[in-house]
Amino acid sequence: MSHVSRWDTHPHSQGVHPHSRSSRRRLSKLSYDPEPEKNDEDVIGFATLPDQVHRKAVRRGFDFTLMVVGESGLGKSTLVSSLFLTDLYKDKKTPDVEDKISKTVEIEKKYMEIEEKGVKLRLTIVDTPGFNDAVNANECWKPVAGYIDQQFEQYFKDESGLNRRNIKDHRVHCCLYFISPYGHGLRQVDIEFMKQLHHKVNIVPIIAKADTLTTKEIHNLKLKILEEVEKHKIEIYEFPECDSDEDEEFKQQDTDLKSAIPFAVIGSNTVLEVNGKKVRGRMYPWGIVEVDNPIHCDFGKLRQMLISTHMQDLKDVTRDIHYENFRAINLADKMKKDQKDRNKLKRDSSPNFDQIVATDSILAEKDEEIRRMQEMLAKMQEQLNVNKKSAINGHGLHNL
Ligand SMILES: Nc1nc2c(ncn2[C@@H]2O[C@H](COP(=O)(O)OP(=O)(O)OP(=O)(O)O)[C@@H](O)[C@H]2O)c(=O)[nH]1
Ligand SMILES: [Mg+2]
Repeated sequence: MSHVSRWDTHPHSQGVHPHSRSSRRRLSKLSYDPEPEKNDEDVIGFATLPDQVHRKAVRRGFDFTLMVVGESGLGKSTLVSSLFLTDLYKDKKTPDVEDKISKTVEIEKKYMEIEEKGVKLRLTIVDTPGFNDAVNANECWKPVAGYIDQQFEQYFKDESGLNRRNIKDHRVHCCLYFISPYGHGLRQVDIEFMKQLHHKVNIVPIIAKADTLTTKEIHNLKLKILEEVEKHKIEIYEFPECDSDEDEEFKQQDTDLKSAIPFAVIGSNTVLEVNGKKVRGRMYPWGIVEVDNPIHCDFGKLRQMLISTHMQDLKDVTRDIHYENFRAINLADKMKKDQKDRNKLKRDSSPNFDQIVATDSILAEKDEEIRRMQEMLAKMQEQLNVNKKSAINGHGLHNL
C-alpha cells in the first residue's frame, strides 16, 4: 500500500522527533514569548501533544472489525479474502485461498494482525451466512443484530470492570451490505435488514458481482439504490465532510469516493497474468476482469476507504453514536428493572391487610373469651361471698 501516514506530514512535528533532545528541552521552558515562531527555544511545548498522542496510539495499536452480510452466494467470503487475506499477506506465503471458500453456514470470525510502517492493526472479519429467499427471510437479521449487541454488551461489561485499560474492542465498526446485481434495486428483505441494523452499525452498501453488469447498468442500479435508501429512510454510513484546509488531491479523492456509493465490486482470489503483470481477476472466454482496476470496478475505492481514509471515522461513529445508543437503551432498561425490583421489595415489606383483618378477629375472639371468663369468675366470687355470709349468719344464730 502506498498510503503515507498523514502524521508524517503533520505541521506541528516540523521534522523534530518528540524524543529528540531539542523537543525535551522545549518542554521544560515556561516563559512567555510574543513571537513564538521565531524563537523555538521559548515555546511552552504543548505543540508536541499531537505527537505524544500519535506515539501512544501507535504503541497500543488499532482494532478494527468489519462485517459482511447479504444474500447467499453474492461473493461475501470471496470479497473479504480478496480485501485482506491475500493482499495484506503478500509477504507471507498463503495457500491458494480460493479453493477453501465454501458456503458460510455460521457466523465466522477471522482475526489477523497486520503491521505497516510500525503501525499495528488488529483486524477482525466477521463473515455471516448469507440468507436465502426460501429460508425465513423475515428473521434473517436477528442473528446478525444479536452478534452486534453481544459485542456492545461485552464492551459495556469490560468498561465497568476492573481491567479497563486493556479492553479489547470487538465492536463491529463497519458492515458491508451486499446487494444483488440481478434485481432492480433493493428487495423487501434488504430494506428490512438494513432498517434493523442501521442504528447499531455503520452500513456501507455494496453492489455484488459488478462484472455481471454493464457500465450503464451499474450507474442506473446505483441511482435506484440511493433513491430507495432515501425513500425508506435507511440511514447508511454518512461520509464526513472534507475539511476545507485539506489539499486539492485529498479533496478530489474524497469526492470520487462519495460519488461511487454504493460501491460496485468484484471479488476474486485468482491471480492471473495480464501484460506480464500479476493481477487478481476473473477470467472469462472474452477476457479478464481485474479486481483492482478502477475502470472495471470500485474495489480499490472500497479498500481505500476502509483502510486508508475512513477507518478512524467509522470507529468514531461506532463509539459516539451506535455504542452510545446501546448504552442509553441498556441503562434505561436497567433502571426500569431496578424500579420494578424496588417496588416488589416495598410490596413485600408493606402490611398485609387480609392478614391484619384475620389477626384482629382472632384477638377480638380472645378478648371476648377473657371477658366471659372474668364474668364467670365474678359470678363464682359472688356465689362464694353469699355462701360465706349465710354460713356466718347460721353460726351466729347457733351461738345465740
Ligand atoms: N461473477 C462473480 N462471481 C463471484 C464474485 N465473487 C464471488 N463469486 C463467486 O460466487 C460464488 C459464491 O461466492 P461466496 O464468496 O462463497 O459467496 P457468499 O456470499 O460468501 O455465500 P454464502 O457463504 O452462502 O453466504 C463463488 O463461486 C464465487 O467464485 C464476483 O465478483 N463475480
Ligand atoms: Mg460466505
